Amino acid sequence: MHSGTTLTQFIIEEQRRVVGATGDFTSLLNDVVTAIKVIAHVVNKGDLLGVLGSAGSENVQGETQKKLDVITNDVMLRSNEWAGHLAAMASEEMEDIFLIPKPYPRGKYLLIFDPLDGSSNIDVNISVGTIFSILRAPEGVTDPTAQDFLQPGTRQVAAGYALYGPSTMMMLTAGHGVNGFTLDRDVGEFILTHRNVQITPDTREFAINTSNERFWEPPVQRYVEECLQGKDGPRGENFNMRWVASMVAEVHRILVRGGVFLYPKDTKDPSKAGKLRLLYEANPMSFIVEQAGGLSSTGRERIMDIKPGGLHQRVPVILGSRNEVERLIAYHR
Ligand code: P6P
Repeated sequence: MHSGTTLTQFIIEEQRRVVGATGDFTSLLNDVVTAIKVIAHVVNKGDLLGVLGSAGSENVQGETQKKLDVITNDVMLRSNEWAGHLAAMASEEMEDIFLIPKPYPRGKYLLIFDPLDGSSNIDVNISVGTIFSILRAPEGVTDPTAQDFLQPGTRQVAAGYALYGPSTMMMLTAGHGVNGFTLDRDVGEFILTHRNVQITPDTREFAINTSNERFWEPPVQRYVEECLQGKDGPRGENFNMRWVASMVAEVHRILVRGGVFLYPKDTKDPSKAGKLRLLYEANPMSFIVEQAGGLSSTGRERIMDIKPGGLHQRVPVILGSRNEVERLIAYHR
C-alpha cells in the first residue's frame, strides 16, 4: 500500500517550502483538483449520461466541439471562478479570456486549460485528459486582457494534467519536480503514487502520426526513417512506435517509461505552425517534461522560451527523453 499521502496534504507540505506562501496558491490548486474529480466522474459515465458525441458547434480552432468539451469547460469555469484566487481564465474552448465575474473577488493568478484534450477519442472510449497551466497576473492588474496571458512558458507557476484512463491520474509540478497521484474513487482523494518522476534519458519508442509523413520537414523524416530502419540502420537498434492521438496519454507514457513525442511542423496546412497549442498544451506539458529531466523543443527553439503571439497560437512539439530530443534538435541545425 502507498503512504496514503493525499494530494491536498502534499500541496500543503509543498506550500510550507515556499517562503511567504499565503495559501492562495494551495487553495487554487485544490479548486482545480475538484474540477478534475467532477470531470473524471462525467467522463467515466461514458454514454450513460448521453453526453458523448458532437455538440453541434465549433471551437475557435474550427474544430467540431464534443458535448463533453463544452461540459468540461463549464466545470472548470464554475469550480474556479468564485474563490478569489484568479483574475481570469482562458481555454481551448473559448475564443476570448473569461474575466472573473462581479460579485466574485479577483486574485493574482491566471488559469489556462484544455478541459478535455484528445476529445476525438471520447466517443471510442480511448483515454483523454485535462491539461492546465497557472501564471501570475502582471503586478497590479485586476482587469487582465488576453495580452496578460501571453507570457513565455518559463513564467508558469505550476502545470499539471489529469489522465482519464484505466485509472484516473494526475501529474503536477510547481517547479520543484514532478509528482503523480492516483484517484481513489472510494475515498474521493488523489493519493501520491509516483514521487519525483524522472524521464529516462534514452528511449527506443517514438510517438508520431505517421500518416503525415509526406508533409514533414526533412529532419523529422530523417529521424523517423532511421528509427524504422532499426538494427540494420544507422541507429543499430529496433524501435517501437505508439500513437494514441491523445497528448496527455502520450506524455504520461513518456514520464513513466520514456519515449519521444513529435507533433512537428508540417506543410499540410502552411498557415499553421503545428497542430498543438502553445499556451494550454505545449507549455504546461513542456514544464512537466523539463521538471522530470526531459526536453521540449520545436526542433529549433526551447518551447518554454517562446513569447506567445496569441491565446491560441500553435507550435511544433518535440518532447521527451533528453538524448532523443537532442538528436532531433541536432538534425534541425
Ligand atoms: P491527430 C488531440 O486532438 C490533440 O490535440 C492531441 O491531444 C493529440 O496528440 C493530437 O491532437 C492528435 O492529432 O492529427 O493524430 O488527430
